[in-house]
Amino acid sequence: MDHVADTHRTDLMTITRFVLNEQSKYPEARGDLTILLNHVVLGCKFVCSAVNKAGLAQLLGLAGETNVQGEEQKKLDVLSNEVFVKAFISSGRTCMLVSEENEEAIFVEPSKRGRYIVVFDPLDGSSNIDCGVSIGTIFGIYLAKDKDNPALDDVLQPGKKLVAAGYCMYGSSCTLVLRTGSSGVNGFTLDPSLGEFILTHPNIKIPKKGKIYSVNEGNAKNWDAPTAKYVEDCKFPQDGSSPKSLRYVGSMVADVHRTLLYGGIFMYPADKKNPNGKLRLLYEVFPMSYLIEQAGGQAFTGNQRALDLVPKKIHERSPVFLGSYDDIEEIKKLYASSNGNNE
Ligand code: AHM
Ligand code: MG
Repeated sequence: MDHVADTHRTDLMTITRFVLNEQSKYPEARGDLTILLNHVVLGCKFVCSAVNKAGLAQLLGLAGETNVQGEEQKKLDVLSNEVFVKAFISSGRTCMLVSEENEEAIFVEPSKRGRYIVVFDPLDGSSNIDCGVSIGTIFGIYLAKDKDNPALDDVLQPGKKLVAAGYCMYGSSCTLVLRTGSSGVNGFTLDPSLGEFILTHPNIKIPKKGKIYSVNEGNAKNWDAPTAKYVEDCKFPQDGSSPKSLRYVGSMVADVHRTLLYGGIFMYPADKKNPNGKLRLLYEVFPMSYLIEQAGGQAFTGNQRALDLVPKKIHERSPVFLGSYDDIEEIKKLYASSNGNNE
C-alpha cells in the first residue's frame, strides 16, 4: 500500500498537537496558554464557517449599529465578536479582553478569571465582507500582573511584551498564523473535511527584500515627504532596479499575509488628515508587527520601532510600515534624513 502513503500525507501535525508539543518544552507551563489557544482555534473555525455561509444565510448587511470608531457594523462583525468574547471567557484563562468592537475593556467576572489578557479584532477588513474578499481575525495575548486584580495598565503595554499573537485569514483557504513562546511563526491551514488546522507553513521567514509594495495610494495627496518619496522610488527606482509591483487588498490580514510569505512592504502611514494613520495599535499594529519581527522583518511607525510604543488608550491608532528587513531599512533612512521635516 505504499502508493497510498505517496499521495496522502499521514503525518499530519494539527495545531492542537503543535501547541501541546511547544508548551511541553516549558516544565513550568501549567497548560493555561494551550487551553486559551484551543479557544482561539474554536472561534476561528466558527467564524470561518459563518464567513463561508454568509451569502447563503443572508447574514450580510448592516446590523443597524455603529462601533467605537463610528463605523457601520456588519452582522458578521457582531457575530464574530460575540463568538470570540464567549470563547475567551469560557476558557477560564482570561481576566481582561479588549476588542475593536467594544468601547470599554471587558473585565472577566472573578469566578472565570485566568492570567491572560486578549486584545483582538474579531473581523478585520469589514469593508470587504459584501464582495467576498479575504477578511480575518487578529489577536495578541498579554500576561496580567495579577489575575485577581486586572487593571487597564496591564493592557497598555508595549507590543514587545506580547506572549503570543496571530491572525486567521478567511480567504480562498482558512489559514491561521501563530507565534507562541519560542516556536517561531507557523502557519496552519484548515482542512474542512477533518475540521482541523494542519501545519502547512512551518517556521515562516519573511524574504529579506521584496518586490511588492502595498498601500492605499488614494491617500497620496496627504502623505508626508518620506512616504511620498518611498512610493516614488518603488515606481521609479533610482538604482537601475525594476519597479516594484503594487498589491493592495484593503484587508490588513490578507495584505500582511502576502507580505509575510512573498516579502515586500505593507504600509498605512500617517497623513495630513490622519496624523496617527488608521490602524489600531493594540489589536492590529502590535500583533502584526510582532509576527513580522519574529519572522525576521521589521515594523516601524515613522519615528520608532512599532513594538516599543506604549499605548495610552486601548483604541489608539498608529502609523505603520512593516515587512522585509531591507525594505523597512529604506523607509527608516528616508525618515531619518528628513530630520523631522516631513512636509
Ligand atoms: P476595519 O477594522 O474597519 O476593518 O479597518 C481596518 C482595515 C484594514 O484591514 C486595512 O488594512 C485598512 O482598514 C484599509 O483601509 P483603507 O480602506 O483606508 O485603505
Ligand atoms: Mg480592524
